[in-house]
Amino acid sequence: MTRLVEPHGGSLKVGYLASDAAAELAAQAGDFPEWSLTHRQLCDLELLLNGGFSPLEGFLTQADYESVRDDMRLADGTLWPMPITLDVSEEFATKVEGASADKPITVALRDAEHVLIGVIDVTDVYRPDKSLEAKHVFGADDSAHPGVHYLHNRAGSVYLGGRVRGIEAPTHYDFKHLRNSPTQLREFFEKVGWTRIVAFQTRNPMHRAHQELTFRAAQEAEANLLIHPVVGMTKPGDIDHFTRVRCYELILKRYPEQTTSLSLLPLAMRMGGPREAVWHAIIRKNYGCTHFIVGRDHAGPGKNSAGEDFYGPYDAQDLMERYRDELGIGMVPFKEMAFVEERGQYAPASEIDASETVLKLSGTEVRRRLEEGIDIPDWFSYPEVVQELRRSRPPKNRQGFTVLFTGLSGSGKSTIAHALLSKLMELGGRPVTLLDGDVVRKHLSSELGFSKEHRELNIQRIGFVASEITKNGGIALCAPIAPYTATRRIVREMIEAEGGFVEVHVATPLEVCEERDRKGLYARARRGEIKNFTGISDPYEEPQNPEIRLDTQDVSPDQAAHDIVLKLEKMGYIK
Ligand code: PPS
Repeated sequence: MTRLVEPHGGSLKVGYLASDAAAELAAQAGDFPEWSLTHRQLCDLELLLNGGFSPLEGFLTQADYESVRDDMRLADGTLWPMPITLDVSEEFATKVEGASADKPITVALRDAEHVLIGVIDVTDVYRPDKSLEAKHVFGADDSAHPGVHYLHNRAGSVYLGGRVRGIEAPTHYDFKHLRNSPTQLREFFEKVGWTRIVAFQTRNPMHRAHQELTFRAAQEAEANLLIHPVVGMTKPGDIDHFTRVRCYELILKRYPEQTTSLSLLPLAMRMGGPREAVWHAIIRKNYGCTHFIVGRDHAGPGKNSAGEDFYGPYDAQDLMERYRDELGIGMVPFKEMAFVEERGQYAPASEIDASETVLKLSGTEVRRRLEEGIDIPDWFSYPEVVQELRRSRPPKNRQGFTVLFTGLSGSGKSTIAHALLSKLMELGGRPVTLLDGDVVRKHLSSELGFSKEHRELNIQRIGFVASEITKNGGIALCAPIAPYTATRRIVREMIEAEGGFVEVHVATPLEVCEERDRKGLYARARRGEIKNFTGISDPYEEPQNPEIRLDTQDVSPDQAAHDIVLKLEKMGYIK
């Protein structure tokens, strides 16, 4: 069932069935249990089926998973650094319990629109030790790492392993002209006669430093260049891929003709630093490239919860070096590029003399300048790229934003949110929506109770609505209890992708809320008439770093709302 394609880059395992077999399997699919793929799983499946993840032929079995986790190898010894797992809920797992290599159970895999992408013949059903996975794969069990956070808070608790068979490739409606499977890219290289190809991985807009670096890398490797940005899932908070791809198309024109090509990679990144670099390299080999650029802090996840970097800046290069003989693709290591004022040119940091003047703009500073409409110098980027970024991300005072109030029942969230609503309406300019706890529970979540699962669902629904409002330039004020740190973080990530997010902890102490007891709920909770009552018989996890913390004992609702307006002005969201 697996077709082999073999130009340079080694054999490619393509998992799509021929059309007759696909139609036959699709006709049976109604009898299989069906799993609705998450975005990440859909990205993984696309690369499993098109050969991007060769030599994998499916989601990892338990033996492969443990071996990859502990030794960066499949059980047969092949180098493979990243667990590619199909995580499901305990509830779903009951449908495949008992599956084995002798008696696989076939599951239909569908995308969010219910399109049948393929099936998995499940042979393994296993429960991972997620902390161990985090430590081995990401180097730390620290939820500040986006990959670890995903593992603990998004991924299901059961993994299914087994081969996949492809029926229909996932559909992409955007940038079709830039999407190529490994087979298509290999054919393209063959057609244009490119034999040495160096790939550049990126999840950010490219500026002049990147252009210089990639151009030099191609020269050094005596190769053509493939700009191969990730458009599947990147780090939460990154610039959306639509904007980035428009920028890549512009920067492509800055390279000499016929030297460089652009293609999009539907990969879901894990931000796993060194391991991820090795994984990225193997993927690029599958796409027909002969070389791969690894720069400073490749696929870096940012700081850990102690404020330190998870990985050293050149750890990824070291790990790549360790496996150079079996990777099947060469590394072009690069030090950070910096602009030297005297030379009017970029140079690798290692080639700059201490007496020379280096000009730098941090990522944060670039974002600030974009958001506030401040000039970005020509030495940093190309005007057309800057213009495109500005077009997609208007200044903060024209972006949407969400204010999430969190705090105990009776802490004053609702009252302050109402006061803020009036003040923002008075200012005008953007539509304002109040998603109050009680209102949401009536209109959006009427079937939900107060178990952990239900509360999480409730907050995620609020987050979803707020993110849509934010995306469309409005203001969403939300006032649920939102007692769990992890759920608030998920909401933050959803919203920061679209605009501003301000968390307000209404930190009125429990004794005060209980004494007020406006709805008489605390008394009933104390008597045991209401179960799982926040603060009494259910936890409230205090936010560690909210943008604003208020205690309503000290300030009136009017004053509190006024303080928030001032903070929003300071942050640039209102002018
Ligand atoms: S959550 O945890 O964010 O989903 O809660 P939320 O949607 O904000 O709903 C809280 C309001 O529901 C009432 N209520 C309870 N709160 C906490 N625990 C339990 N068990 C419970 N049962 C009912 C309570 O009036 C909350 O309203 P506020 O406005 O916060 O006082």
